[in-house]
Amino acid sequence: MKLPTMQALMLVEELGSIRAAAQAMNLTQPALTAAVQQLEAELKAPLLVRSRQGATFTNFGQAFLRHAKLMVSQSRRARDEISQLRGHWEGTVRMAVSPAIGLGLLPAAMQQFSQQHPKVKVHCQDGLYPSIAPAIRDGTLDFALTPVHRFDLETDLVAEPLYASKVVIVAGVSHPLSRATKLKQLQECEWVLSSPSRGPGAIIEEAFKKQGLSAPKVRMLCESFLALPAIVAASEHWMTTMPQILWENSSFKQRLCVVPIKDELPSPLICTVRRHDLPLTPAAIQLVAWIQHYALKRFEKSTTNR
Ligand code: TSU
Repeated sequence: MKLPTMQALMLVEELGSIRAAAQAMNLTQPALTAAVQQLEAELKAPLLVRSRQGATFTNFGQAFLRHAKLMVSQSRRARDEISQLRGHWEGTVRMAVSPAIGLGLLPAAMQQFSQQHPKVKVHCQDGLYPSIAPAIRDGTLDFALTPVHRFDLETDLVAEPLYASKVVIVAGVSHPLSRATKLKQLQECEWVLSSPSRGPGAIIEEAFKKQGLSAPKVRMLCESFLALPAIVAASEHWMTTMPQILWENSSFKQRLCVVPIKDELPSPLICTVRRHDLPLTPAAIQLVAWIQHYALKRFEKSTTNR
């Protein structure tokens, strides 16, 4: 079982064909086909179904791919960890962040981290739990900084709390209920959620439930935080929830308003989430430490301002 063949299979999944994967790896198509056939012979199972349209994975192939992703990411982490322990600060840290982290703590933490370790690459993508759980599980991500209900976390993941994010309800300026002060008044509203249930975008469901209201009417699930303010600004009927910092930085602010609800809204607890059995590399530990440093500073500032 060879790592390059596993990497090639991951590329076949991403690009949809052996030809494209071979090209991306600077191999000839017959060479890659032979490597896959050798692996299939070793496993005594077909992994791919080839057709004119490309290649798809058999059930065996899909099961193998999960292991392949983990082995490839484990080998990257092992290489990075040993070189970092030897004092060569190189390699890559891969993470997903929620919008509140991306706009809030990450910029300052990144400045510090990149000055300290200029040769370590950081790969950052948008992402919220539970959608990013599979990428943490298969090792593609080292960790994620995202809200989690700690009692709702799968057992193979661990979460360490950072801080509670502040959420606001946002509507277009011409929404008839834009001045509402009670959740009860919003019962008939139509909602755009920014994450499926269990994610922070579904917080309005939790808020309604706590008030004994029937479930909110969900019209759209919009997991793009770039599109979310634009979509709500364009509508006279839709409302959404978003982290306060996203509202403050929105370029649609003139066409949106915060609905001044006095009832308490749940505050999502932003945590560092990782696989419980995969230790972070030294570089990932340092980046998390910078985030924790700025989370603490933010907490101290908010308590002295009270
Ligand atoms: S955040 O995780 O604090 O960025 C967040 C995302 C989405 C919603 C609230 C909070 C609705």
